[in-house]
Amino acid sequence: MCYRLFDFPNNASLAPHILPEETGADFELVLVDRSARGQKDPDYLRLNPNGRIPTLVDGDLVLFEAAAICMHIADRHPEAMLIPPLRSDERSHFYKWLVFLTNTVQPPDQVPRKTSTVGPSSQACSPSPSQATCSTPPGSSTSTS
Ligand SMILES: N[C@@H](CCC(=O)N[C@@H](CS)C(=O)NCC(=O)O)C(=O)O
Repeated sequence: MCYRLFDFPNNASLAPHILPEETGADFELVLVDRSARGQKDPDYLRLNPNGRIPTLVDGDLVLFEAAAICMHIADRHPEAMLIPPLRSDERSHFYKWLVFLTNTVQPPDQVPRKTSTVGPSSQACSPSPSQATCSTPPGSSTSTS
């Protein structure tokens, strides 16, 4: 079984990117080139009508949303022990850190924000530092999400 993960470096696919290493499962990483607006390509939109990255294809199952992808893979690979037992406190911490990773953390050197005091001020895709941000691909002048 080989998963296909459609991603772009240092974006919302950050958390799913951890999964091949943590599970040892076979993943084919398919680059969706944001700088060429690959996420709006009709073939990609058939997988993810939102036109956003990442997307996972697992056989006939197509999943978008980074957290959902992580939970799906964690469920499918209990031997990797990524997801603690139901109703345990550890499970709740798992939810917390997964949401932190998929909604709050983005690689700092790739996260220029309008409100940042250290980064360039001309690129941003988050109105607030409290929200997850997406790095703007090189050569792209539009901010999204
Ligand atoms: N909540 C979604 C966010 C996905 C998302 O916004 N991805 C951005 C990259 S960080 C994207 O694809 N932006 C391209 C666009 O909006 O056109 C997830 O976690 O998967």
